Amino acid sequence: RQIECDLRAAIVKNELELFYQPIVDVRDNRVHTFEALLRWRHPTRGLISPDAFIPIAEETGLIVEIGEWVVERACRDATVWPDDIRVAVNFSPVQFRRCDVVALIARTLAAAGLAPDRLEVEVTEAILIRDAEATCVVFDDLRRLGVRLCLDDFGSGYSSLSYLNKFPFDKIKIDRAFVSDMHNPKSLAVITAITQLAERLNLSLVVEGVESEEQLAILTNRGIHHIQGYLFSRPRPFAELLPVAVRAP
Ligand code: G
Ligand code: G
Ligand code: MN
Ligand code: NA
Repeated sequence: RQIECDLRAAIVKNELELFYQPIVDVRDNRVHTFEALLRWRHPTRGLISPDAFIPIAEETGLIVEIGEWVVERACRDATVWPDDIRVAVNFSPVQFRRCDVVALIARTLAAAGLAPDRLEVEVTEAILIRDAEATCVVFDDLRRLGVRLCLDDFGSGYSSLSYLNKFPFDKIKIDRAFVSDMHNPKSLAVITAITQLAERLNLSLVVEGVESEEQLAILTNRGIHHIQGYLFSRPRPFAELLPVAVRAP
């Protein structure tokens, strides 16, 4: 397939690029994490979103090579940020299946000279469904390394509450579908319930997809402080990040 050939070439031709979106603590409006979001700068088609090529990368196994590039780039980028800003990197279940993620991360952190507690690994629950036991071993190893684990898109798929105490997560991120549907009292009730659950289980909580001041006010009223969304910033290229560390007026 054309796109597969192009994707192979893209790695070699350096057409992949990381954008970053801040996660802000709204109590002091400071960025505490930047999430790395992959882009493909295609010579003729322009900027391509990961939704358009990650599935192909997963099918073909190219995700292993791409994922290595992503975590290496992200860790190197993070070394120039202030020490209190972490970097979050998304990992595909295919990477966990096809490569030694622990070894990859250990050597990448060492090569970049980045403290392990500045890296957050984001996974979706898709990774927990198959091979739960093997995944748990890998997660424990990552935790021992000092890396933090975040369960992404929580509530969107086959979320089972048992995941939250079976696996050693530090943080959960509520799927943005609940925020866009927040005018619906049922969606808001789900957000509230997840908030209480996170508190009881001692997990940090991020809400993503916040686009308006109105949504923000409802969330902060419920004690939610860690926010990601267009209200603060869209994902932006590395070179444009510094002004983002302070919230735009
Ligand atoms: O960047 P955007 O907001 O369009 O991201 C779309 C989806 O692509 C998100 O679900 C995100 O998790 C995923 N994604 C972005 N970057 C990466 C990456 O580096 N690796 C993997 N596996 N998924 C990514
Ligand atoms: O990995 P994850 O699925 O969490 O990736 C975040 C995705 O959400 C990316 O595609 C990012 O561009 C997108 N995103 C981040 N903030 C917002 C927002 O406020 N609104 C919408 N519609 N999408 C967002
Ligand atoms: Mn994510
Ligand atoms: Na998400």
